[in-house]
Parts: sequence; C-alpha cells; structure tokens
Amino acid sequence: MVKLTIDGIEVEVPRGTTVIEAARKVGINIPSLCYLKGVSHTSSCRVCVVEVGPRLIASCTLPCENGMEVKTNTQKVREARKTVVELLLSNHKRECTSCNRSENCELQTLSKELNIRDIRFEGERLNYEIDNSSPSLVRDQEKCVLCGRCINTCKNVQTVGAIDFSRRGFNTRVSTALDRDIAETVCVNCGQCIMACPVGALTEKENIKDVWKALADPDKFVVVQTAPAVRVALGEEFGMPIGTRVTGKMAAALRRLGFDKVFDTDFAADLTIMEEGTELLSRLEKGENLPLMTSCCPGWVKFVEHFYPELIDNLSTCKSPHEMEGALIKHYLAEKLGVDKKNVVVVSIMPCVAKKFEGQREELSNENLQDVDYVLTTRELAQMIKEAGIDFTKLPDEEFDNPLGESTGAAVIFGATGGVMEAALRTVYDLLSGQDLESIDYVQVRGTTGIKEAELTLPNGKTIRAAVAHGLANARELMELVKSGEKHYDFIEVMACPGGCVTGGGQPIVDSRTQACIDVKAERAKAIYDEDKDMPIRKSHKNPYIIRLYEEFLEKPNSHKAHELLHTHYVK
Ligand code: HC1
Ligand code: SF4
Ligand code: SF4
Repeated sequence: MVKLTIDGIEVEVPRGTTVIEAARKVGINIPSLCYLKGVSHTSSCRVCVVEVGPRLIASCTLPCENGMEVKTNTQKVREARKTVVELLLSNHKRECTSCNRSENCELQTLSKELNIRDIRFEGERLNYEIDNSSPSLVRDQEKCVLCGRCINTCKNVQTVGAIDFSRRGFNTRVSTALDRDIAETVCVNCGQCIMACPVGALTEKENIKDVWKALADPDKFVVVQTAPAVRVALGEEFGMPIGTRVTGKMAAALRRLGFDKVFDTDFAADLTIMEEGTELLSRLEKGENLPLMTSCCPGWVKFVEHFYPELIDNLSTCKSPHEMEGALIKHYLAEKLGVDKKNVVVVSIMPCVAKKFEGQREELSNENLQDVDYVLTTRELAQMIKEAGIDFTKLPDEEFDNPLGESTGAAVIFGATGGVMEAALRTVYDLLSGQDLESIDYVQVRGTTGIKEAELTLPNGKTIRAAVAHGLANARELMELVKSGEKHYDFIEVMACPGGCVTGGGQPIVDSRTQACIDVKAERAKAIYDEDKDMPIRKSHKNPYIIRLYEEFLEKPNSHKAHELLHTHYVK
C-alpha cells in the first residue's frame, strides 16, 4: 500500500494505483478524455493534468507514491484543462444540436463542467469526408478528438487492428490502412470502437428513417423482433439503472410504435438450440468438422472469414436466431396470416451493429427475399420511442405476440457470454438421456473470464469438451490453442463483444467515468440470468411452440425444410 494526499485528503491505495483512480476513491472526479478503464491509458489528451510539486502531470498514467502531494483544483490546473479542451473544440465540428451523441458526449460534458463559454483559439480546421461505406458504422473524422480509445479497443481488445493513427502533428488522424473505406478493411463490424468513442466520431449506420417509412406504408406488414440483450439495457436510455429489466415495457412500446406483430428473437434462440444441438450430435457421431463453432455472432463469423478461413467449415451451419426468425416470419407465418410474404418487412432490434451487416448478407435470404430487412440498435429503438413521444417509464408490461414470441430461460441467456453453450448443454443432455435434469445451471461457462471451459459427460458415456470465449482477443487465443493442437474441444462458443451481446456495439453507451466504477457487462448479465430464473420453462426443447413448429411445419431438427430455411454456409 502507498499513502499520499490529494487536495490535502489522506488516501491509502494499493501500489500501482494511478492518481486518477485514487482521487475517485475520495470523491474527486478528475476529468479525462483518452482514459478508458482497462482499455486505454495513453495520457494523450492531457485533460487529466494535476499539480505535483511544480509540475503539471497527466494523472491517468501517474502511479501513486508514498508521500506524494497532489493538487487537482488549482488555478493553474483549471486553466491548463480549459486550454486543452478549447484547443480541441477549435478543431471540432461543433454541431451539438444535431449530433447523434448530444447529451451523451464526453467532450460536451467536459466543456460544460469546465465552464467554457467562448473558444479563444480559432484557426485552421481539418476537413474530412464522412466514411459511410460500412453497413454497420459511420466515421466522421471532423468530430474525432484523437483520444485513441477506438484504436486501442480495435487493436488490443479485438486484435483486429482495422484503424490506427496516421500522419503527424496537426495532421494526425485515425485512419485505415492506405486510407481505404472502412468497409474495404478487415473490420468485422463489431462496433466496439463506437462504444469506446467519447464523442460522435463513430456512430451506427442509422436505419430509423427506413423503419418509419415502412410503418407508414399501408401495404406493408411490419413485424418486429427483439434480441435477448436489448431487454436488460433499453431502460438505461430512459434514465433507469444499468441492468434494469424492461421486457414488458419494450413489448408495449413496440406495439405503440405501430408494428403489426411484436415477436421475440428468443423464440428462434430456442430453435437454434434444437438445430445446433442436433448438428453437434451428428458431427460428434461422424467425427466431422470438430470442434463445432457457434455462428450466431456476425462479428465472429467475419473474424473467422478474415483471420481463420481454414476453420470456416467448423462454423455451425445454423443461421443466427434473428435470421431464423425472419425466415420463419416470411416463409411460414405470412401464409398462415394470409399476408403476401413480399409485403412483409422484418425489423430486428439488436444490441449489435454487426447484425446490420449480417442482415444484408446474400447467404441469409430465401426466394430472393432477405430474411431480415432492417436492423435497429437498442439506441435507435430508444430514439424512435422518444421521437414518438412515448413515456417509456410509465408503460405497462405487455406480452409478445405468438407463436413466434414464446421463449424459455435458455433463450434469454444467449445475451451473455456462455449463454448459448449453457442453453445447448441443458438440451443436449436431456435429449440423450431422456431425462428432465433438474440441475441446469452450468456456472462454469458463466462470468467474464476470457476463456471458459466445461466438460459434460453424456448418458452414452461420451464427454463433450466445451470452450467459451468473448472478445476477439480471447477468441484469437482460443483459435491458436485449437490450431496448435494444444487443446481439443468438441464445441466452442464465441461472441465478438467482451461480455457477449449485453455489451454489444448497439447498446446504450456508458461514459468512461461510469465505466470506471461499474462493471456494465456484469450488471447486465446479472439481469439476464435473473430473467432466466424467473421463466417458467428454462430449456429450449420444452418450448411448446417449438414443439408445435416441428410437428406442423419443420418435421424434425435438421430436416430438409429446416436446412432450406434455417441453415446456410459461409464460403468466403
Ligand atoms: Fe445476440 Fe443472438 S444472442 S447474437 O448475442 O444468437 O445481437 O442479444 O439477438 O440473432 O437470440 C445479438 C443478443 C441476438 C441472434 C439471439
Ligand atoms: Fe475495429 Fe470492431 Fe470498430 Fe471494426 S467495428 S474498426 S473491428 S472495433
Ligand atoms: Fe453483435 Fe453480439 Fe456478436 Fe457483439 S457479440 S458482434 S453484439 S452478435
């Protein structure tokens, strides 16, 4: 432990603690822009300077030392911070009223906190074209503050490295290799850079207008479905605490927005378990393409295509749940409802921006109709609810529509890392044993350890060796272990985002100050597992509507019909 004083207050902290962290312990918020806990500690923005002796030093990388006397609130410190922020603002596209990040912008917050009223420096401004090339994200360099948080995320957390600093001095910018459009790079569309960005330089590609247009068209039958992770985060956009469950209010809001049917992607998550569980058992029997790797995360699928193409055949042939649901809505339900499938518009509400890319993939269509027409993020849905004047917090709880809205606890846990694996294990064991196993909480695959392992001995004596990774750096490590032969697994779950979809690139953005104090992925995951516990049915194969779907339409898992609609093959 080391002892120091901050603004005269004595603090004792473990060795290695930085001054910015120690200050927080005694209720002093040192402002910063480039600092992002666990991801980015570069001291590049200099907003977090403090006075130590005669010097001004960046506190985000300054380790506490015994006897140190730190001053965070002197005239010199306040002036220095103001100058830094004013310089940033002098080269910033200041369009706060129409910016996507207004009211959730760390630069805006800083300038308000530092009482910046006029900007003393007006000079040359850099002009860049907006990069609109990606179906998932938009880059506006004129709003970039060069904090490097996106770069560190892409490079270290995701090991993709699609973006980096280029040029020098005033001309420094974040760019792609050879300044290509982001869509032409190895970017996997995970959107984790958006989550890291403190300002509006990186945002999702919005589809709100498209959805309003479809809703206003009397000839269209507009169906919506919601991903597991949206229900534990949407409330944050309306001031509710992180990890509040708002499933019923969300269904009510969607109905008020005018959707003709309000379905749940969780139904198709149950279906995925039936299809993928059967695929696993068949691959185990044949000894083919093992380990089976989950395919529900489009960021992960693209990562395999770019970096491990030799393992493409290991990916499950299952479409991701919302794509399965879309295919069923158009090619099963439409006829039942007497609606022309060509007039059906499927909208998916996802915690993810990679799903926007996935929705456009040609592998995910049937009879020339895309399975899903538009993907909106959790943030975009919140925007629509606000635009419609709906007072979200006062909404009553409503149910999803049926038959494609009924689901189980196994489905909702898809939203947290390890959830797909746990859901699959719950079903595979029961189906093979003919039992209804009571202890179904596979806690080995829960939690935020980077790579998790579990073994399950099946009633036929075979053991399933399972591994789970979240965040692409962990996925890469796992792939290297598999490729080198150091580890042998039968079934691997990977989610591209750290924590899984609960902290996907389309979820509410939590500012760096809050992230320093609260483990967002743990809070939202807790809500997911609470939702599972409260469900009357917690195993996918027990979903009565899934049973009926097989009886009346699909026949059995992996049937010809199921393959036609619910499976695909990535070949890139
Ligand atoms: Fe996910 Fe999935 S869990 S991929 O993380 O398999 O986005 O939530 O909808 O499709 O069900 C995301 C979440 C989501 C699919 C499911
Ligand atoms: Fe990197 Fe993901 Fe951002 Fe693409 S979306 S630049 S892969 S962090
Ligand atoms: Fe999207 Fe979930 Fe994959 Fe993240 S982990 S890219 S949110 S599907």
